[in-house]
This record gives sequence, structure tokens and C-alpha cells, in this order.
Amino acid sequence: MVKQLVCGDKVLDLSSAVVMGVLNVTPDSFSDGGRFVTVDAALHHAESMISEGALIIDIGAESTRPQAQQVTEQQELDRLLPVLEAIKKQFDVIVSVDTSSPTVIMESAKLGAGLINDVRALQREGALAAAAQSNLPICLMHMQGQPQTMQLQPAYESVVDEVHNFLLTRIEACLQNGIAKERLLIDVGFGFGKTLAHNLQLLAQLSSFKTLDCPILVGMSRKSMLGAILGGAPVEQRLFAGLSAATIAALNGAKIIRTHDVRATKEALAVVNALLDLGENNNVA
Ligand code: YH5
Repeated sequence: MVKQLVCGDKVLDLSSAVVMGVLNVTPDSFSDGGRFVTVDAALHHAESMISEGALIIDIGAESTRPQAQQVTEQQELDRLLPVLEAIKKQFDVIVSVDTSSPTVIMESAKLGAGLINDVRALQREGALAAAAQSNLPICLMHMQGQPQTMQLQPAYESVVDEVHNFLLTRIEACLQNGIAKERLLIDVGFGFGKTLAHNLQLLAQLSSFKTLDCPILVGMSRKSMLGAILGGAPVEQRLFAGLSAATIAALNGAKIIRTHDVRATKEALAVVNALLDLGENNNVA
């Protein structure tokens, strides 16, 4: 199993689970009210997440919430690149760029991005080629449908099999386009065209995705699945459920936890990592 990821000028050790902090640079982001739109505010938020233990900062300018407006490539570039440049200048951290756009992939790579996080798994025209050229690690995520409509009627015969097959197909597409297996990460895409039951099946069987032989990234922080489990909790009351979900994911093999709540998640992972460090002779995972 791969334990290290070369992220541009940095190496990420994945022998235990690590935290990726979410930094939205969308003016219409739901979970942080769009407060992190200026470079200065983004820098402060990044600094606080780094001080809390985030090894990766994931910056995204396209809100994938169902109600969100679609952004143009130019808007994405205008929002992301100044923030990426400023974070790279000030901090020693891996910056992940949440994008599906080939141009954004190429421009981000030039400015020192360490990872490309694509919720569309490089299915946009030109994205495979851009990703190949970037030489960066790529996170391939599963989504059923499109952000605007994905939650209307998610349907699967077997969600685990279908997500598994999709990720395998995208891994193969990457390999055929000159992206080495060592550069790939996978993500089942919690909440992206999935009901609560689908999300729970994926979480319960997360360890079955280890056979794809790529580090597993997950993001459940603050998502509706947690609100639903809690009987309709609003977004600001989903922290403890999120920690539980992160803990379960890490125990089942997730290596990168994408979260808004860095310190709390890092502490939850410290327990899982300590347990998993005991090794295979102790009846743990
Ligand atoms: C992910 O899972 N998610 S953006 C709705 C919410 C809260 C949060 C309030 N990008 C993922 O974070 N990238 C997003 O309800 C992602 N995996 C990867 N790799 C959605 C998000 C969110 C949505």
C-alpha cells in the first residue's frame, strides 16, 4: 500500500490518517456564510486551520450545493488563484485545489498547488490531459448526476458496486492518459447523488474500496447526512456527529479526512491512529 504522496514540492506521509481543512472561496457558500471571500480573510482562515493541525488546505471556488449558481472558468480563476498564491507565499502547507476545469488545473499547478481534488473525477473535456501534465496527485470522486439535480432522485442497484466500478473506470482512464497509479486518490463522494441509506452503505463498506489500492479521502463534515441522522439538526449542530463519522471512516481505512472542523477532527483521529498503530495482532481494523 502507498504510504507517501508526492504533492509538488512536499511529501505527504499517509501512514496514519491526516486532516484536510476546507477553505471555501465562494461568495455563496452555505456552511460558512461566504465569509472567506477576500484573500485576507482566506489567509486568516487558512492560518487557523494550519495551527490546528491541517496538513492540507482544500480551496474551492465552485459551490457544489444543489441551489448554487454555476461559476464560469474565469470566476473560478479569479477567486482561487490569488488565494492559492497568498497561501503558498505565507505558509508551508499542501494546497489542494477543488476544481474540474482544465485551465484551473494547469494554472494552479503553475502556482504551486500540491493536489487536484476533482468532484467530477476528470470527466470534463481536457481535464485528464491537464491533470497528466500537472504531475500532481489527483483525487477522483464519485458523483451521480450533476450538482444542481443530484439530490432529486438518487438511485442505485448496489451503491457500493456502482461507486467501486466507477472509480475503477476512472483509475483506468487516468492510467491510459499517463497518470501514474501512485498519483491517484479515491473518494466515494458522500452526499453527491446519494440518499442517507446510500451514504451509510458506503460508510459501512468503506474498507472494501481498499482493493482499488489508492489512498481513500472522505468528506462528511457538516453534510446533510449528519443532519438527517440527528433528526434534522442544522448545519452548526453537526460537529459531534461529524467526528463520529470521521472516526468510523478512518477506522475503515480513510487516510485523508476533509473537514471544516480541524482541531476536533485531528483529536478524534489521534485516537484512531493510536489504535491502528498497535498493528494487526490486536483485533483492530
Ligand atoms: C467531498 O466529499 N465535498 S463540497 C454540503 C454541506 C456541507 C458541506 C451543509 N468537495 C467533497 O463540503 N471533495 C465537497 O451541507 C469535496 N470529497 C471531496 N474530495 C461539499 C461540502 C458540503 C456540502
